[in-house]
Amino acid sequence: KEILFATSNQGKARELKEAFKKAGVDVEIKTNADLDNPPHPIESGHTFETNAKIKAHELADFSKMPTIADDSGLMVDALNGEPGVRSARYAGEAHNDAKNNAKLLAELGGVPEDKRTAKFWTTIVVSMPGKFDKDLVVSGTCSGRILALPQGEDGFGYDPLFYVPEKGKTFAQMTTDEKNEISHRGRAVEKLLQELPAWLAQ
Ligand code: ITT
Repeated sequence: KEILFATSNQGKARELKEAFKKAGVDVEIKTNADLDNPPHPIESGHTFETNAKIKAHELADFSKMPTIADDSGLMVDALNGEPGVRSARYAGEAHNDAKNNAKLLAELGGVPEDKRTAKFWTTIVVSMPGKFDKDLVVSGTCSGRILALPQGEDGFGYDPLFYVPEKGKTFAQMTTDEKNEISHRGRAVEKLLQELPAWLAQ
């Protein structure tokens, strides 16, 4: 059994693969990197759900495989919820984690620690080719705080700046497994795994 994870983000792929493996799900996960000349969907929506559906539908049409897509982002309270759905292209059009993190720190310059609250959000959509009216949609969130200096080497994206008070460390200081236990994506995948068997059986 194969399923496509419609992503070009290797960090997301690593987390989802590890969560599926830990749950003992017997399915092989492919990503865009395993496809020949996959399309690059334009994420023109204004919500995580719309953008996740754009990715899931375009790649399901292309691959003819059951397809998962993840659209996620960081919402910072002191920035009125920015960068939100624009998290990947916050500092420009390219996916550049270093530039995005630098911009986030610059925008938050002078904001005191207790006002740097933020949350990550993920919406995951699973689509069956030709049956987009039956999409499975789940979401997950995780609350934390944006540090003034990066901490940790693991993870991806905004992880070195995202501090989780309950754990006393950033996402980038956690193993993939530890991050999955509390992260927006880990929580969404947990719901996904609860709902997937019934969805596949319908
Ligand atoms: P795909 O669309 O190919 O899946 P992407 O990186 O473009 O990959 P998004 O459009 O969902 O993904 O953009 C999400 C942005 O938020 C991107 O800059 C990520 O680095 C960041 N992000 C998402 N989840 C994250 C996480 O768990 N930790 C840190 N940063 C994260």
